[in-house]
Amino acid sequence: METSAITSGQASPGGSADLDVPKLDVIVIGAGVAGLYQLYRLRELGLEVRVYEAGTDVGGTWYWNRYPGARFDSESWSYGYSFSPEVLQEWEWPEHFAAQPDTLRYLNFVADKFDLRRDIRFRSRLVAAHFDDKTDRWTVTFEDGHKDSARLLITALGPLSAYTLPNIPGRETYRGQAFHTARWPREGVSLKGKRVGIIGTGATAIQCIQTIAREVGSLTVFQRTPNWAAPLHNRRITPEEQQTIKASYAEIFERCRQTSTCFIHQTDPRNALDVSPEEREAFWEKLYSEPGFGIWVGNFADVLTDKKANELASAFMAKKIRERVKDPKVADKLIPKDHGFGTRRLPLESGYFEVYNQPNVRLVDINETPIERITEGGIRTSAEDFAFDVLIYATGFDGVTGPYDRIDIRGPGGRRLKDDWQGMPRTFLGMLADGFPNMLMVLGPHTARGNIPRNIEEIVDWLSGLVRFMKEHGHRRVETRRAEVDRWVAEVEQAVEGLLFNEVNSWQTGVNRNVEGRQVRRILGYYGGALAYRRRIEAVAVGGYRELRFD
Ligand code: NA7
Repeated sequence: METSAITSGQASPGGSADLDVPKLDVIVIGAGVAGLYQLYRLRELGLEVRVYEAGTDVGGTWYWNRYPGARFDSESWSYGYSFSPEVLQEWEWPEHFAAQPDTLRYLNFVADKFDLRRDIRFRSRLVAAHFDDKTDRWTVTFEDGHKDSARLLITALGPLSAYTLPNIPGRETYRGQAFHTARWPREGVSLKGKRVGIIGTGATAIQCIQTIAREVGSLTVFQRTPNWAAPLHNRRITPEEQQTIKASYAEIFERCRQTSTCFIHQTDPRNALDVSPEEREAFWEKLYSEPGFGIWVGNFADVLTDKKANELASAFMAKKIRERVKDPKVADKLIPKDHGFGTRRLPLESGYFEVYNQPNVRLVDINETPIERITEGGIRTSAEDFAFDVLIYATGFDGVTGPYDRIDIRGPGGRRLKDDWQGMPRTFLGMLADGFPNMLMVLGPHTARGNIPRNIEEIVDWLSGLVRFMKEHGHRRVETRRAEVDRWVAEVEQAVEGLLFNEVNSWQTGVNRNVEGRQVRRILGYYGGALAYRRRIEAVAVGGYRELRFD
């Protein structure tokens, strides 16, 4: 292997004996969709790379989230990696919206095909990463005490990997089985005939509730905030469709490149307020009857920006809930009142609302009767004691910055990333944190996010280009320039102006009521659209990364 400045650094600070690969170029954290692809690209550059993964195998999000009903809301054939024509031809998605076991199988297939596991160390949860200003290297420490060191640290942590449990008193006193959906046991849980309680009604809970309602004895759903949800319309892919999909990958991915969210759906150029009520209604009926996120990201142009248009869309969705839920009181509880349609990540569902017509399912609005505590036997609200065999926490994640907050990341002079990111994170292009040299982030705050693997491929390709540039020019160190970070943060702030979602609490705006210090909204993504983001990052690369500082 050719020696480069990236590779030619000293061993770890102090040359600690437990650094088993002292000449690593790059350490990647995470072996999910992002980490696997990052490894593949760095190998191509002939670098010494090691991936560390907390789980026992590859898959990331799809490794951890094994709860019943977990599946894509993105079209399967637009979700897989696009970089390998062979993978595209060899792999067959069974359904238009694949279930979690199929996605995990897919990621294993990719890992096997490129022999990726040989560079991955599993069961390695990162607890600390410290940068040494003299050697320009990162030293990382894992939960089991293992240490390692490399010139570059690439974080592929996943924006939704830091799951959060509800801050309800008494959680530890509960004697039955209790699971967070992101830590569902590998061997599964038998729910047949059991009394099950579930807290949460987000995208995860909706998938889980509609799936388990069939087999449980009774299901009690504790809802704090109802969410808008639209039908997924999933079905199996026929052999003919399979052939068409395989023959159309180039067009599918080109289509994804042309939309603002990298899904196949594109915003309609018309405004809801400019068309007649009949035309509006007909379009919404059409979207409601079609698969996927079209109703969210392929809706009229003003639905997510104009309050009046949004109210009309919300009224349409409320009407649908009332049509589907027999008890008007229950229907009313399921209709969001505090946020408009599409202003939070839209869950897609398959028979979710009808679940509440089943005699074994009960909806508890905890705004009316708050949960007072979790007891030995179940949940006590202000009105009633509930007994459960199984308690499910579908209570979400500390989004985007949460996974970083949980690691002791320190830059030059002991500067802590967690302190820096208490408020709005300061990044350049969402890929480099201001003040943290040689740390590169895949899907950190302020990258474009939509159809995640499409975003990941672009970011990983860009980061790999930067690493190649460093190698070719003999650079040992890359860091941000303050003025360029200021400029980027201003662009990020400008991009959310006028977007209704920015006025609503959710993980996308950085709010998690279970996490101290995370009650205030922050901007955690670049929302100017994937095309603008791509133009911006490509210009930096083409211009020779002049916005960054190298040593
Ligand atoms: P979400 O969308 O953050 O949903 C979490 C749910 O849990 C939501 O309904 C919360 O209510 C509820 N929650 C959280 N804490 C509590 C407490 N303490 N008491 C009652 N209810 C609570 O997470 P998901 O896992 O569903 O989805 C995350 C993403 O994964 C999703 O966007 C997709 O991209 C895939 P709240 O709304 O805060 O009132």
